[in-house]
Amino acid sequence: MDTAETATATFGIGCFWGPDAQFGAIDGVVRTRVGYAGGTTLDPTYHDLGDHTEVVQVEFDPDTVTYRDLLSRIFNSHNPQHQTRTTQYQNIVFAGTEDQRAVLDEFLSTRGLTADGIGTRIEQLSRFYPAEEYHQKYKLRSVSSFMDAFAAAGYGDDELRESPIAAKLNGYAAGHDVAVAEDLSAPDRGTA
Ligand code: MHO
Repeated sequence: MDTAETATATFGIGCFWGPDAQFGAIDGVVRTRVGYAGGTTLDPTYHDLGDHTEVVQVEFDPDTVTYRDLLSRIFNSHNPQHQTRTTQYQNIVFAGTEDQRAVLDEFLSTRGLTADGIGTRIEQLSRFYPAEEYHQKYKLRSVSSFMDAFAAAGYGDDELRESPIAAKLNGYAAGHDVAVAEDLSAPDRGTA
């Protein structure tokens, strides 16, 4: 398999179950993982989150989907003028690199926004703590036949979290559009 160089984007827009599935479904998104970031508390857990926020980390192939494409999805999925008081669910976009920060600033300016002038927090990512396994691919976990098939194929928790297949199925399980093949019933199919 072609191992294209991937890039990473990390952001929070409320409960991380939804965006885990929504972004996993996007063409070019290779892996997703949910976790905690943005605060200072060491080793946060779901029930002892401290000052962290629920975030999604998306690993993507920049030849297929760009950081800018992802930003436009992120900013179409929340209201940047609004911010929740609960730190757990805050809107927060991490610029992972200086390049990402430049793209982000340019993106915001096309919408008449600036990093300082919006409710959404714009920050440098210092540390990402992966969430507990039962939060990873949460929607997929509700489809027992998918989970049984992963178990039969020998997937442990870490493999499931990092699996590109699981990221797509998680999106599918949540009802998001995933890329669909051309008409498989064409009469001349297979005769070439
Ligand atoms: N407790 C809420 C949100 C979960 S999310 C991982 C619920 O059950 O829907 O914060």
